[in-house]
Amino acid sequence: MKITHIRIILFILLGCLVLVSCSFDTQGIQGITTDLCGNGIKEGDEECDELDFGGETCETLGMGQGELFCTDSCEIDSSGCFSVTCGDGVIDSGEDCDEEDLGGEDCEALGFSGGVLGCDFT
Ligand SMILES: [Ca+2]
Ligand SMILES: [Ca+2]
Repeated sequence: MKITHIRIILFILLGCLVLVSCSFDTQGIQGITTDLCGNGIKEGDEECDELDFGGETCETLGMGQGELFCTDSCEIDSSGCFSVTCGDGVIDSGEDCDEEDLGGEDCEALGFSGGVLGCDFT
C-alpha cells in the first residue's frame, strides 16, 4: 500500500471521527426544574419543605402559636396552630373552654356522674 493510500484512509477515518461526536439530547426537555419537594429546602412555589418554612410560623401566619407541619406536597399544614387568647371568654382554636364558656360541655357529657365543670387557665 502506498503512502498516498494510507494518507487517504487516515483522512477518511479522521473525517469520520469528526462527524461522529457526542452531544446532549435535549429533545423533550421542558425546562430546568429547580423545585424538588422533599429535599428539605423551600424553593419556588413550595410553601415549605420538611422543616423549612421560609421563616413562617403559626404566629407569622396570624394563627397563634403551635407547630406548623409540611405536607408531602410541600404545602403548609397549620392544624398544629392554636390560639393563645385563653382568658378572653371565647373558645378559640385549640381551646376546650374559656372562662365560663364550656362549649356546651358538662361533667355528665364528659362521662362523669356529676359535679360542676370548670375551665382551667393553662
Ligand atoms: Ca424543595
Ligand atoms: Ca379564647
